Amino acid sequence: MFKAEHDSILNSRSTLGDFKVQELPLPPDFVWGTATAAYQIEGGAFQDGKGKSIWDNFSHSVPSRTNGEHADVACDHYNHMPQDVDLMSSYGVDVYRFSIAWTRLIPLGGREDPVNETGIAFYNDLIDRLVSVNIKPVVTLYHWDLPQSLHERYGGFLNSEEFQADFVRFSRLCFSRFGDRVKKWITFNEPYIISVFGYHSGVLAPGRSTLSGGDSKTEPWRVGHSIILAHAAATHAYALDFQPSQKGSISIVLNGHYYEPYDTHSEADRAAAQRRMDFYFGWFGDPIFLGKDYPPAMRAQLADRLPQFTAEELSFIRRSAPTNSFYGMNHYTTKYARALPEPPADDDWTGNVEELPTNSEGTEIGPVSGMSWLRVAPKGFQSLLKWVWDRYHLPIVVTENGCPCPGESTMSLEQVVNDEFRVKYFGLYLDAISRAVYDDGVTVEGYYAWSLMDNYEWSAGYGPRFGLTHVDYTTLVRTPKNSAFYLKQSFQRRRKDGLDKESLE
Ligand code: PNW
Repeated sequence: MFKAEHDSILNSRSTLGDFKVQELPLPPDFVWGTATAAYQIEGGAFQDGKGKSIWDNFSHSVPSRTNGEHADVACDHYNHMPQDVDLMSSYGVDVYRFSIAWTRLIPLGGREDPVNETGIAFYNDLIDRLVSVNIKPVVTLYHWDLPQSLHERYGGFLNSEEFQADFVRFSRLCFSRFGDRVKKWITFNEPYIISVFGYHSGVLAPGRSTLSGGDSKTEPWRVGHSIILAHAAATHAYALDFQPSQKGSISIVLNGHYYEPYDTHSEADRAAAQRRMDFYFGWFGDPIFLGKDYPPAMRAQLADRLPQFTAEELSFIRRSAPTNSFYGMNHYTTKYARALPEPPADDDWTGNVEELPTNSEGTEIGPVSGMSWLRVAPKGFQSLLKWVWDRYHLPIVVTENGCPCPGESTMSLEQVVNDEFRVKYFGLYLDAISRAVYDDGVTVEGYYAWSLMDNYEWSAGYGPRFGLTHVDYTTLVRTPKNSAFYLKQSFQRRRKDGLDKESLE
């Protein structure tokens, strides 16, 4: 039955007509799962003693910044959790990546502030239910929901020392209460987005920029610096006091596009593409995974805007790198990079690069999805896996990948469930992983689809739908989309080393 279902999905028409999914093999021990984040799905925003985060504040204080929408209820996962675990179990996932709302555990956030046992009980229940159906929990400690009181007390990430002390206390609380069952930890989700979108453009919480009381020239770099130091302190605490008995691993998740040169014949554009990736991945990856200063291209352009590491800090970062680490990669798309002819603007954060969807020959990087920035470009994904592997030599876990289908937000449920575009996107991106593994020798350990279900897409509100599961935000009814069954089947086939490959063609 599944094969027929599967074939009809793969052969159906879609706007990705020129692409063919080959259903290439993946290693037998490759793991797959789904991912979510607390604020995007939980709801229960003020339930059972939860404190206010910067997202509760951001979405309520100026609703126009989030399409007039907030996530007080969202998917109401807080009150539908057992059903959501059953859903995942029916998809056959190996792992589930979710984040813990800091303000559910410590409503005011700080190291002297009281712990809310009701919040701890919720995550204990979730973890127990996952374990009981053989799904391994993967926990993100910070997915963008800073306690509002820490933002108000000392500026949150802008105060490296205070933030680090409070983050380590929160992390230790999580390790000690959940670490007997949680064996994979992620400190921060996407420090790049936290820094640039939260403190340069201000389109995400806390919404700071030069135009709104901040300083876009310096604050993003201070925030990034704080995240690197807090990450090192938390991993150090884990390695010293928890890892010996709990035997888990811990790392960070970095996001970023791959960049192709706008004009392959232009040396300046080729250098721009590499520099753009230094500014994206090297910003965090070089200090954290190599124990080195920020990339030379960043120092050269940003000079004093970029904080300095002391020798002790770099040595601490190096020493705090835990064994059995991994590189957590969130990846969605590829762009063209074009060198700007003028010197950089004084608040440039890109490496003085223009980003484009079309190259000098007029060729588009790939078909556009339901969001304009997200185009389908699996070759760039394969190239990025190799780029990251060559630079850091760490096993890669793809911690997020997925897309909204074109027009999905205005379709009927019947149309939504038949999500051919997403099926093909997943198929092509999994083929790219296979090529990276078998053709390029990259170690990739797992793949977590974003997302388990449609959810609150930050400043875009409930418009874009990334889910394997449709959520009706009025009735809260969950309906699996075809892509959920496709992934289930595809992983079964691919992990058999392609034994069934021919039968699909
Ligand atoms: C990630 N970009 O964010 C986040 O981790 C998720 O919470 C989010 O829902 C998902 O991707 C889909 O957007 C990103 O503009 C947001 O390049 C924006 C970008 C990249 C990642």
